[in-house]
Amino acid sequence: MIRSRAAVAWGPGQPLEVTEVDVAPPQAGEVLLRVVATGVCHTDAYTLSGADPEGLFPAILGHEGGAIVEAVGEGVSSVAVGDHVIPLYTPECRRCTFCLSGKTNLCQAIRATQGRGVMPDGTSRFSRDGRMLHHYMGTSTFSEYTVLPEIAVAKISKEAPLEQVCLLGCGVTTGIGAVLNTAKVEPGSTVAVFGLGGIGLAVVIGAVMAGASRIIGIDLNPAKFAIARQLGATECINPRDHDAPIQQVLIDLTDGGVDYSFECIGNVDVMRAALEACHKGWGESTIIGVAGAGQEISTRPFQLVTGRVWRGSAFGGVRGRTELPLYVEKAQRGEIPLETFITHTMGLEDINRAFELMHEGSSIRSVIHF
Ligand code: NAD
Ligand code: DAO
Ligand code: ZN
Repeated sequence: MIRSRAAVAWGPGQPLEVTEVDVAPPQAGEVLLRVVATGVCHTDAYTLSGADPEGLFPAILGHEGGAIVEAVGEGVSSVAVGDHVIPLYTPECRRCTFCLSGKTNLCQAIRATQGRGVMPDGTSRFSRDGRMLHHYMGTSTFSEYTVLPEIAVAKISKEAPLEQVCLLGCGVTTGIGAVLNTAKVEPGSTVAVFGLGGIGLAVVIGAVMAGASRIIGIDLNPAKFAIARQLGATECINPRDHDAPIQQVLIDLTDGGVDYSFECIGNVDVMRAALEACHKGWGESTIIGVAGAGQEISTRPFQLVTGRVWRGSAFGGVRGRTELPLYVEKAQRGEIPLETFITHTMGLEDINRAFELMHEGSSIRSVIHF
């Protein structure tokens, strides 16, 4: 057992408690990581709020980390002590039918146990005073030391700053990947981005990479517009400035609708608007936002009959062990301006402040340095 500083979520709606926990050694096929930095994502807040039907307590949240391998369990061959890695909430075993299909990044090798907040052998590596603490999304990066299966870490360059590339563990990769892998936006396309938080801003970057001709950012918070423009949005719209529904505003603005839209909020009404803002005959809308438990989407089926397409994207369709090292290289070449996303940095003791900043809408990403 080692002692680790960690932020523990004891129950829904409660602030995290920064404390010391016990971390058991990595078992066969597992690695012990020292987390150097972690981002705080909307999804952590969603689970902490209690709205996540899969949320388990007590737990150590966090899934956007940059880390160094501290120890390896028996049989681990793909990483070694000292390697720099990004934890993956979507692993890549390269053996399951999902991995072998070549059609999805949703590896299912450890899905069942990950969803139950435990390691593949059915037990947790975390405890405090003998009480078991759940893992979260298979990553639990709000702990200085965490344990993951080998198949759930992406080995990256040691030259990359972990305090920045941690953001590639979720938000930034999700947005860029949704554009390039899921929607496959073509050069010259028109793109609408609903929600300009960390995910939506990364979609803007992806749309620039794809060569989109117009990138229209939509947000209720106009404070997000300057950064969206800086990253490449050609126009920004606040739906509250218009009497007509936002889908009609976009249809009028683009002579019939956009080629591609992305929902980056988790609001089922906006998901509908994003679909209906797409061009008849070919427009495609990608849902990235995670809606509250039990919510449903709806539209008139004729929207699909007449050629619009609705799809969804998890972790940007990115196969983490294979593709994340390439995203890190892009960031190192300056093609992904990660520093623009990091509006706040703080120590673990101030992690609850990161949640407050997110709820106030005054941060894009807070990064916790251990
Ligand atoms: P965020 O809270 O930082 O950003 C959301 C933005 O949407 C904010 O700028 C907010 O002002 C804006 N907004 C809220 N309601 C709006 C409305 N009705 N119209 C227009 N704008 C509105 O969140 P984030 O970290 O960017 O995450 C966005 C969503 O993506 C969340 O639901 C998160 O859980 C989800 N997510 C999905 C994946 C995936 O793989 N699919 C990965 C990470 C996060
Ligand atoms: O394979 O069934 C499965 C689950 C895959 C999890 C993908 C999660 C993507 C959305 C959650 C937001 C992550 C921060
Ligand atoms: Zn797999």
